[in-house]
Amino acid sequence: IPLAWLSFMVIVSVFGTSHSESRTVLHNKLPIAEPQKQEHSSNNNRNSVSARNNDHENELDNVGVLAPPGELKPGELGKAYRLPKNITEEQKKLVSEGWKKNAFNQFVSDLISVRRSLPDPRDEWCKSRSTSEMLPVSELPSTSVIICFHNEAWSVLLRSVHSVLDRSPPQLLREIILVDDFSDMDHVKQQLEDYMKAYPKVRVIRANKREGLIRARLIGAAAANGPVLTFLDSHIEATQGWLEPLLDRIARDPTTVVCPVIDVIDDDTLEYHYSDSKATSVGGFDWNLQFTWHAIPERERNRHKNTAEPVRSPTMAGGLFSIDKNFFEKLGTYDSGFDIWGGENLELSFKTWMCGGTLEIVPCSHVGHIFRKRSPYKWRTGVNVLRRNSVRLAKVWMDDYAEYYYQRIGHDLGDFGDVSSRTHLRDNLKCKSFKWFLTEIYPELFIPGEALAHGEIRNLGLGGTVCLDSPATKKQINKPVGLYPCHGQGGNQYWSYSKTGEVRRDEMCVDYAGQDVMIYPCHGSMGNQHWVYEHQSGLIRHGPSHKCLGLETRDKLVMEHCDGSKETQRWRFQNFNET
Ligand code: LR7
Ligand code: MN
Repeated sequence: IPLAWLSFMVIVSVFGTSHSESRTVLHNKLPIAEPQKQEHSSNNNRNSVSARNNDHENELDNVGVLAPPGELKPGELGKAYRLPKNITEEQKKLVSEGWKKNAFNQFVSDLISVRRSLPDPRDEWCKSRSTSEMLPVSELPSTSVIICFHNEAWSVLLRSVHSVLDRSPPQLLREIILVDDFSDMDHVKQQLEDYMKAYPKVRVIRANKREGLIRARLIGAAAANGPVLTFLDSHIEATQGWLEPLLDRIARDPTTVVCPVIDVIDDDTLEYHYSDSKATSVGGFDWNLQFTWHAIPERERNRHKNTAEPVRSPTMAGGLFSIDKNFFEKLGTYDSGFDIWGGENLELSFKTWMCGGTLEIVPCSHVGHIFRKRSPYKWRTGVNVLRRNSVRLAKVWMDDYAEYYYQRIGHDLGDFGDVSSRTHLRDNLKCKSFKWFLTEIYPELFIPGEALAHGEIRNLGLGGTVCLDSPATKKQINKPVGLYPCHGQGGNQYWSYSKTGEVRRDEMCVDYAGQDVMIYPCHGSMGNQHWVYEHQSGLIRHGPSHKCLGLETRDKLVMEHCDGSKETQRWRFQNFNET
């Protein structure tokens, strides 16, 4: 627990305070649905051209890694490529350097064509529909594609660009704007313009200092000529037919902001995993202001005849979406006070809904993304960037509900700069309240203030200084709930006691099945997650077992026969609502 606590506090890191926090965030962004493998019926016979900067090809040829003539080259058809065991020590070193620099297997990526083939991931309905119900290409607006990057691996960056060039109807692709956010990798500094000379639609813009993703995107947007902006990360692959269904929605209503389904490109093998095009997830968030994925709620499913129709989503992941340029500007683009990474996706999502727009995920459009388990690049030293961005977000858009975020960070708002111009923006646009957004657009979200109690859960025994303390992420599932000296900073000690007797944080509940007291996803049917707290005695009684929660030691919980005279069985829930 001390370790987890430290990582929540994010005090120490060579790369600046947010580094370890960002890891959790990246991890959480993996879609909930397990990627499904799909039988490939190839229909994409594009010739593949090898990466020009392929240093390893010859070396590996010697160990027989490359396919002999007539066989599939590495990664074609989106297949996994696994390195053989017998690579040399020298090559092993390159592999591990690639991982270190990029947090994905760059060595493997370098062996795969930057114009590899991918099967068509779309639902049949999408393909038949494109000839009937969809607007013809001639009636769709064109788009500027904006790709920002900081130190992206060469082969991965090129594959992103080629996938867009090769799989977008030329008349719809106005330009691709590459915004280099002050990279210091040699290939980017030296070869990029040269390489792109062969592709007149590609423009390269260089930031002259490290701006961070959000301001880099604003630089790209300001330079864009198309009526629609499409933002993409720099390690993606666009698939057949990805663009038309996005633009179709914007052509019908320019206040609709649209995201493709984001498929997983494996960070190790570069396999393109096709998520089921029928069952996409939608975006949400938790009170730590982290983005989360959810199954499509029933009320939304009921709105549709076909499962491949666009679905409304409370929030977007952030990296891949199209928006009408005028609407983006009307919404005040992004808050340029946001630095490096994070929070901008929620900002844009909230204001899209609150200021008259609609946010959708379009299952007919698929783009792959390399999901990483950590952030490979430098953040800022001495500033908690993500927290600063999130506080700005909460201050401007969340009204009284911002308080729940502040509680989670122990009210330590830090220096978040001046937000007055953003508040004016909101006033001028006459946007709806955050309460409206929660009620109408995201009623699934658990609201701590509607719980019977929220805050720390302190034990009154052994000096009365110990609190329940556990992370509540997916990684924590089935791990015992911990204890740690109460610190009053929220974080891993912030719990809610729901009306139905759950002790929970976000989507995770305290659960007892006869062994340890564990963290488990809330299931909403009481059972092992049912706890009865008696404010007078301080006892926390477990529904099914009738046992009570107590301390065995200062760092171990125990479930035992209830005994109100035992100090170690007495607890104090913060902010208990007696009514
Ligand atoms: O200082 C920086 N400058 C940059 O240009 C830091 C990053 N970047 C670039 C970077 O090279 C990359 O292309 O910004 C992009 C996003 O950074 P990643 O890929 O390291 O992070 P990520 O994939 O977790 O980013 C997700 O969250 C971000 C902050 O909220 C942005 O919204 C990203 O666009 C978003 N990515 C996605 O939504 C893709 C799917 C992930 C999911 C779910
Ligand atoms: Mn990314």
